[in-house]
Amino acid sequence: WFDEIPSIATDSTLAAMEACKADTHEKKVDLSPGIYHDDNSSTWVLPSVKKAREVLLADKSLNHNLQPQNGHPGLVSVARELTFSDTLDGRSIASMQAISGTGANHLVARFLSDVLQPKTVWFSNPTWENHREIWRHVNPAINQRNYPYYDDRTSTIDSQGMLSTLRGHASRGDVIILQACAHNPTGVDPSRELWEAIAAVCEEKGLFPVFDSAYQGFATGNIDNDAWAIRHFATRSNGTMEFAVAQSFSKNFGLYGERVGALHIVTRSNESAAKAEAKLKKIQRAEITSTPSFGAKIVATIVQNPALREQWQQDLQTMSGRLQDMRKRLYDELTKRNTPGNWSHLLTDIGMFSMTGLSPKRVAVLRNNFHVYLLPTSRLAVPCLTTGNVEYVAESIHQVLTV
Ligand code: PLP
Ligand code: TYF
Repeated sequence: WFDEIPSIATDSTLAAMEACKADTHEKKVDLSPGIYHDDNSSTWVLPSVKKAREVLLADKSLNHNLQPQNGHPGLVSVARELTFSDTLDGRSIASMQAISGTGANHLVARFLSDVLQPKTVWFSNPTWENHREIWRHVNPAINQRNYPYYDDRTSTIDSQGMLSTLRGHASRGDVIILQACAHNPTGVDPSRELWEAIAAVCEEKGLFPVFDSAYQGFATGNIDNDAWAIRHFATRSNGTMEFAVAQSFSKNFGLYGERVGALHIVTRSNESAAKAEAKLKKIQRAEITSTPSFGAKIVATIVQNPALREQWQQDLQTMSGRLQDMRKRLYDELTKRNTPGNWSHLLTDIGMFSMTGLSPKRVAVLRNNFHVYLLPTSRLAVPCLTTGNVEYVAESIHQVLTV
């Protein structure tokens, strides 16, 4: 039955992670996944999460009931508050728990494919590779196009290219995927001024923006600053913009395996929000019936408890602080060696990732000869650097660029 299945290329991120796992070299370093590690290369259970688990497990009434169709009420409520804060007031929003960021991206693609029927979905060039896959999977008839984003000669955003492409080529009803902060894979975010211009283009052209919010807290360590763009869209033009937010709690709570996230559809009226919610429930029913509960309870417990919330803010600082430290160390090691290239963007890039600018060939040499794994695009995951491996990584990059 299955001989005719065409061979399928593996997603490059997962392929790099698997290849490194199978590599037996003692100095191997996996710099491919966007997963926070501590300085011992262990995935980190946040102290706030540890405490929330204790609170939950001590509760004799903890049960494993099926959740309501739009998810754990506490989770949905804190997801909305963390995203919109006081801009929630006066906006009509349909919110659903989702299977983490991937599930929220999928759910919004399914929803928009049915109700908006866009001709084209626009992605930043480059973007998280799964964005394209999710949209292709949901509806291969929707065109996929890129808007310019990263200028690799300057390691900055190509603002003019981005705005003029959207002005010149996007059409009414097209969907545009935007990353709320700590852009994957480039590590560069729009300035507030550029966000305002992007919002204006979306209004002018009648585009439907979808924010992918997977790194709230990782850009500045502060959840409010990191939600600035979303809140700007929510309040702009007297709160008339319609858009969506696909939210992940994988990274900012370190709950990768628990699959906790949410989707918010920001509409113009309570009637629209109710209709959107009914449609989302219908999709969830067919696909998963309802979302898993334990991770959702952890997030809700932390955000609703002032002491745990305070601990979580510290945990975010710990994570973003270690990322800053590793950025500085890698920069110092490369500049000490006079490694060819301009590395100053390593210090100013935002969040978990930076583009090293290595050609695909050099990425392959780095992997084959030095057992250091980047993505083929040259993306480096900063949280996988440690005080123990950063010198070896810098020396390997240096060798690859100079030999
Ligand atoms: N969106 C972006 C931009 C990401 O980088 C990721 C994970 O790497 C996700 C969404 C989804 O992650 P998850 O499904 O674990 O929430
Ligand atoms: O690093 C990436 O871009 C990945 C791998 O919660 C991944 O796509 C996926 C989900 C997640 C962490 C890392």
